[in-house]
Amino acid sequence: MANLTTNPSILSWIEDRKALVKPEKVVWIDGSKEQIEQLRAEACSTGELIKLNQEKLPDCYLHRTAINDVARVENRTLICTPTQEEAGPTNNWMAPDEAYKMLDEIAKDSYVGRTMYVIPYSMGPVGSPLAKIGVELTDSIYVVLNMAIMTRVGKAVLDVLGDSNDWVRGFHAKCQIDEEKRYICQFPQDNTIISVNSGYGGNVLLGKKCFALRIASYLGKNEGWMAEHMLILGVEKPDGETKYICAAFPSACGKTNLAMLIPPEIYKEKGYKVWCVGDDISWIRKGADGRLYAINPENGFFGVAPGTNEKSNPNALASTKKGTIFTNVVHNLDDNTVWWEGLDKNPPENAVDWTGKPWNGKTSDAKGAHPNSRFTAPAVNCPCISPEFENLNGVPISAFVFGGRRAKLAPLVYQSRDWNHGVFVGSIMASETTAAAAGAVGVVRRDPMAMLPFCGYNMADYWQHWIDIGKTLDPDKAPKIFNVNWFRKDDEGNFMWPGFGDNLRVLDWILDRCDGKVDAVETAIGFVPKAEDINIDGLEGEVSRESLESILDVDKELWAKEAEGIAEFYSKFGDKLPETLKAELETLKANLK
Ligand code: OXD
Ligand code: MN
Repeated sequence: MANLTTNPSILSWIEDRKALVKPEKVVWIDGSKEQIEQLRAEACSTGELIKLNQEKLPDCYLHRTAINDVARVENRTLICTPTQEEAGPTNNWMAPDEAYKMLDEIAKDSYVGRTMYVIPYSMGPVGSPLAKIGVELTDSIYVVLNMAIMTRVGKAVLDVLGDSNDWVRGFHAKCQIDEEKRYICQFPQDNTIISVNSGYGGNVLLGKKCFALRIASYLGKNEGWMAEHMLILGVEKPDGETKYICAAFPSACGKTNLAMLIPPEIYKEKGYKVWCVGDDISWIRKGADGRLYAINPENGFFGVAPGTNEKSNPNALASTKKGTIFTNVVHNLDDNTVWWEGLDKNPPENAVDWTGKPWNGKTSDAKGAHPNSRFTAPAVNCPCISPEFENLNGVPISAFVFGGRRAKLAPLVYQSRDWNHGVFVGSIMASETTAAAAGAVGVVRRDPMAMLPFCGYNMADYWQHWIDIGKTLDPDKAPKIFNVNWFRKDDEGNFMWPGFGDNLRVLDWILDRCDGKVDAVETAIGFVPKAEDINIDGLEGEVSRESLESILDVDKELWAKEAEGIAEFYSKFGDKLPETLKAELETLKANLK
C-alpha cells in the first residue's frame, strides 16, 4: 500500500520500527468508511470482534480482552525522563536508554506474520490551533477501530501536518499479552509513547491518557498551555447565554454523568439546558481576549458500562446505540445485543459473560460484565453534544471545579479566595476509596487535580505551572475555582445530597458566583454558599434546609486533621513544593485556629 505522506520524520520512524518488529505488511489508515468496514469484517472473521444485532445496534460490535488485561496498569506505567526528579515522587520512573533497550527486546520480531497499521490522528478538531497530531503504529484492528472513534483519523490529518516534525510517536505491540512484560512508557522529551503486552483500551489507545494527558501535560508546561483530566460542560441559561465549566474528579465520582447531566424538572421548565463538550480531558489555552479557552481533544467517549442506565445517564446510553464498540460486557445470545450490571433489572438468561463463558443472569451469582467493561461511542451520538464541540477555538471557561468523594469533610461546594488558593484546593484533592476498587474501603487517596496517574512530569512543577498560568491572567478574566463534594453522608451512612441531575443546582450557584450575582460566607477554607442560595425547590422530602445547612458546614477539627494529611503529602515533594502552596497551607492552618 502506498504511503499516505512524504513526511520524512514519519517515514523514517516507520522504517525504524519495521526493522525491529518485522511486519508482514503495512496498512495506512486513511479514515475512509470502506476501510473501516473492511477492517470490521476482518476482525469478525478472526473472532476479534462479534457483530451485534444490526437492527437494534447498527454498526455496533463486541470485543473481549484477555482475562489478565482489563484495566490501566498504573504500576507498569513509566515516565522515562533523564532524571528521576523530572518524573517526580508520584510517577514510576525509568531512564530512557534503559527503557528503550528493554522495550526493543520485548517488541523485537513481534509483528512477524502480522500487519502494521499506521494511524495518523488528530487530538482536537483537525486544523484547530489547540489540536495536536500523533501517529500510532499497532498490530491490533481493535485499536484501529477504537482510535477511529476516539480521535479524528486519516489522510486529512497528515495533510495538516505536512513535513513538520511536531507530532507524537506512538508504538503499540500486543506481543503475548504477558502481564510480566507489560509496560506503558512515556518519553516526554522525545514526544514518544511505547506500549507492549496489552490490548486493553487505556493502555493501548495511545491518544487518550498517554498522549492527551501525560505527554500533553509536559508539552503544555513548555508551551504555556494546560492538559487536564477535566470534563467540559456548557450550562445554557433561560436567556440563551451558555457558560462553560471544566471539572476534574478522580475515577468513580461520576464525571461522565456530570458531563451529560439532565436538568431537574424545575430547571427544564425555566429553560435551562446542559451541553456536553467532553467527559474526560480538556486542553486549555489563553485566547486573544485574555480568557482561557478549552477544547476536548477526543472525538468519542470511552465510558464505564456498569451502572450506566436510563436513569443514571440516558445521554450516555443513547450514545451507545450506534457505531459503538463494547468491551467485556455480557453478550445476550437471544437477540445478539449486550447487557451489563445496572443496565436494567432484566439480565439475560441465555448469555455469554465477559470471559466468554455461558452465563445465566437469573441464576448466576457472578457478575456477567467486568466492572471495568466499557463502551467506545462516537461523541456525535450524544443527544446533548454541544454545538461548540467542533469549534476550532474551543469554548471560554468561566469556572474550574475540583471534586472528590468525602463522607464527612468537604462541604457540598466552596469557592477559593483567588487563583493561587484555587491551585491549593486542586492540589489537596482527595477521594475515599470505594468497594469498586481493590483494597481497603474509605481510605483517603490523594489525587491532585485528578492527575495522579496522568501527570507526565514532576507534580510539584505541574503545580508551579498552574501558578504561572494564573500570573498571565487578568483576575477578572481568570476562571473562578471551586470544589464540590456530592458524597457527604449523615451519621447513619446515608448520602445527604441526591446528586446526578440535581448537581445542576450547585453549578447554578457556581455560575452566579462567577457573575457576582450571589453572596457567600467566608470560612476558614474559602467561600461557602448561604443555605438559602442553593435552590432546593422540587427536592421536597430529599433535602431539607437543615440538612443542606449541615452539608455546607466546615468542621474545623476535621479540617485541622486534614491539614496534617496535606502536610504529610506535600513533604514528598521536598524543596520542589512551590512556596505559594506552602504559604496557602500555612494560611489554612492559621484560619483553623
Ligand atoms: C478513564 C480513567 O478511563 O480516568 O477515563 O481511568
Ligand atoms: Mn479519565
